[in-house]
Amino acid sequence: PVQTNEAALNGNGVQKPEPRLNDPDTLARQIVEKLTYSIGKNPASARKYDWLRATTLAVRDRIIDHWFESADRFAEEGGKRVCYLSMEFLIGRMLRDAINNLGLTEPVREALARYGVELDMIELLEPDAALGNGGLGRLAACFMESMASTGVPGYGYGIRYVHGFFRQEIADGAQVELPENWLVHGNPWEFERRNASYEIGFGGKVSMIQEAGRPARQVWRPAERVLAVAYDTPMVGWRGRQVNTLRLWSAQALDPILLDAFNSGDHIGALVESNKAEAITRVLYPADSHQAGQELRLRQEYFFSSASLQDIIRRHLEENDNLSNLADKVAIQLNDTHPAVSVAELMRLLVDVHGFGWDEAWTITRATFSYTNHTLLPEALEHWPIHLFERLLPRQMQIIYAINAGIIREAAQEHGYDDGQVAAISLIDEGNGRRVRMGQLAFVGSHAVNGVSALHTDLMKQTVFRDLHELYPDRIQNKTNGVTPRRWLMEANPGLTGLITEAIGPGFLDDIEKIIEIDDLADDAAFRERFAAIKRQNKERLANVIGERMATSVDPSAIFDIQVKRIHEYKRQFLNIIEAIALYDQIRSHPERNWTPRVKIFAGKAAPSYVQAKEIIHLANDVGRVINADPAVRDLLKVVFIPNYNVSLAEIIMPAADLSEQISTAGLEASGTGNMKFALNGALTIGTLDGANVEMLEHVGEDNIFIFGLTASEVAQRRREAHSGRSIIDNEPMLREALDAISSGLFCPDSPSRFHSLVSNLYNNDWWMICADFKAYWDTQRTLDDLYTRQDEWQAKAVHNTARMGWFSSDRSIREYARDIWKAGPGQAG
Ligand code: GPW
Repeated sequence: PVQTNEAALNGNGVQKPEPRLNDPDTLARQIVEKLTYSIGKNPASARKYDWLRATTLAVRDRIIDHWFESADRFAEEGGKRVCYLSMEFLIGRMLRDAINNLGLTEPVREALARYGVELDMIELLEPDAALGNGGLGRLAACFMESMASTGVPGYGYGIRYVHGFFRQEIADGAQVELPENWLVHGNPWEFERRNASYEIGFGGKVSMIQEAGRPARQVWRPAERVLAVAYDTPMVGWRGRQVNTLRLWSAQALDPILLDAFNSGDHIGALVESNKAEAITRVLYPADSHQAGQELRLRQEYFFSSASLQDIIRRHLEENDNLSNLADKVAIQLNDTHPAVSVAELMRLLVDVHGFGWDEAWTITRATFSYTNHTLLPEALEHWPIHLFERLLPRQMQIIYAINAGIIREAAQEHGYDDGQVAAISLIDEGNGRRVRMGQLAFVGSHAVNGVSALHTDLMKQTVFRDLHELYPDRIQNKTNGVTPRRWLMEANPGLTGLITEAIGPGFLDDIEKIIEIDDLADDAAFRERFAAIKRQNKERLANVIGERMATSVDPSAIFDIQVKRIHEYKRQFLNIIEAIALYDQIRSHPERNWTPRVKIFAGKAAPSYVQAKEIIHLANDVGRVINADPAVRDLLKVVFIPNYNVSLAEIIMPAADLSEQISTAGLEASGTGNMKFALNGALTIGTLDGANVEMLEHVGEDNIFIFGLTASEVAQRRREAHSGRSIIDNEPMLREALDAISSGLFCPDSPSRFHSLVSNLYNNDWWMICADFKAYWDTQRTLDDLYTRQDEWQAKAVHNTARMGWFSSDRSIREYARDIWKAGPGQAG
């Protein structure tokens, strides 16, 4: 036997490696060691990408030390775990986040500099992990970071898509989608866990079996089975105090190759199974706030739900005698309805596999799950045709019928519901071809249901869940979204972070609400000037990006007026473009007036099948081409559409905005989170009373935010009155002229009718209240033009915005979830 030092042994009798040191010397040595022995490159001939990999591996070692510490600590304490089930995690790059949270940014920079390598250069070579569409997926990423930063033992569960969100190019003004390939060079952050793999079934039959001495039970015999294999990525919290795990599932065939087919010469046929299995996790569906409706999507949803639940159950049974105390040990959060089939799947696992009676299984299920709703848009609410559901998941369909029967019985017997009321709460929509309503399933299967802003939560109670809210009045609560200040302030805006640190000390880094201490400095001219100088630098950086990527020059002394988000009719990029055209008209008609120079910046992707959204992108590009080339407006107005919006581009854009556009039709944006990132970085907001804008107004104060337009209840009222745009357009010359300019083909002479349907929708219907809100929007923009000429006032408001946004940290959101919903994390009995 090998001689070992007793004191250096851990429980398994294995000598622990020395923890890694964080000084630049050690880092430099270890980076070169990785370069040499893990990558096989000589420092003299290594390319930048090799340095990135070597640096990542050296940093990863340090994360692993903390990861194991977190796991050991948790095993000792034995508290409650939080499992966050999400179809999307829109993470972006991970290196800067990891070294920032570990306090390694400067040591790593110095270590690399010894070899003449610039950290800022190699960081850019890391691909974005773009496993999400937009706000919902980015929220999941902020929540993972905040759980690790606030000490909540969080486990993210999702899908390891081979192809993340598509890359966008603009060709002749139109969006072109290109495949994304983040895994081509491998992924140094992930660990494949072959031992954590589970079988996932689809299709087949359910039969009743009767074994001697046991009650009869249902057995599902799936026709197809695939394997879910886990890949783990560590998620580092602030100051490395805790490292949590993101576990993503990849689909593989149980028999990767059918040998008898192969041997008999059918080489393609031998691979059919594995191609079909692997298709499940091949690509992220690119529709945001819109139900995809394809069978493959339902397969994805069930695949990752079942794998995650099997994993949670296995771990629970490793640490507990049985599953009856499951809800005391884990909280499972359903991120929208994408994982809602989990409710039926957990019932199946408890009843069919683990032998629980129905009632006890139902009690455990409801106590374990909670559900977050992120939209009220009817087109985004998931409902699956019964025939599809039944064919793919026959046992889960039976269970849904049984859950439904129980709910209906309760409503009728205990609350005296009539047929109409019963139809309203039913999990089955009998209206248009019978469908399973996933929102209702998630609601009844959870003990807590939350909206993502105060207004949205109120509207949930009045609209989609009105009837279920009446039946279960204590179930809905609000949890306003937040964003992580590490990525969205410290990493994205080191200049501002430095200034604030100088002014009030570093305390706000550990408790972001302390950022309020700069509030009084809004009155300090010297501070305002430094604040403005940092904004100016950030604008110059963005101007350089625009110059490089699009060969358009923009002047950093103009107002940077920015709308970046998914392209959607309800978000009203169209309103913003119309205002740009009206302004263009006015500048040309009144060149003598004192116009405030403005650069209107857009970025965002449209779902590939969303025709109107793609037309809006085309319009923004066409309008930009004409306005930017017109000497009559000189530098007074520019319109720029930056292609391929993603997390990394957002990190450059957020710190560079003067003005943040949050102009959704009131009542339709559940929360928004870009609104928070902009304001935290000192942009003023022009926005409607929608989503979290309402709470931003409360926090920054009405003098520091620019609210316009119809309220949610006014929008609802107009829609009931079948409002159309025609009479408004007839009475508003600026709006009419802008629309006439679009219709005339001024911006698209090659294809003058390109935007006719966009414009005629406004005349005939104006569903999104673009005409209704145009004048108020125009007037508010002119107020802002005027304000911008008084820089002292503008910058004071900007400082107030940064100072008062601390509450919108995702740390605050997570603490509220932990306290009110999960009963887990620091300060909870556990
Ligand atoms: F439709 N959100 C999103 F509710 O980004 F599922 N994608 C989606 O598919 C949905 C919602 C869904 C967004 C909301 O639109 C946004 O208002 C919110 O801030 C964000 O989710 C996070 O809650």
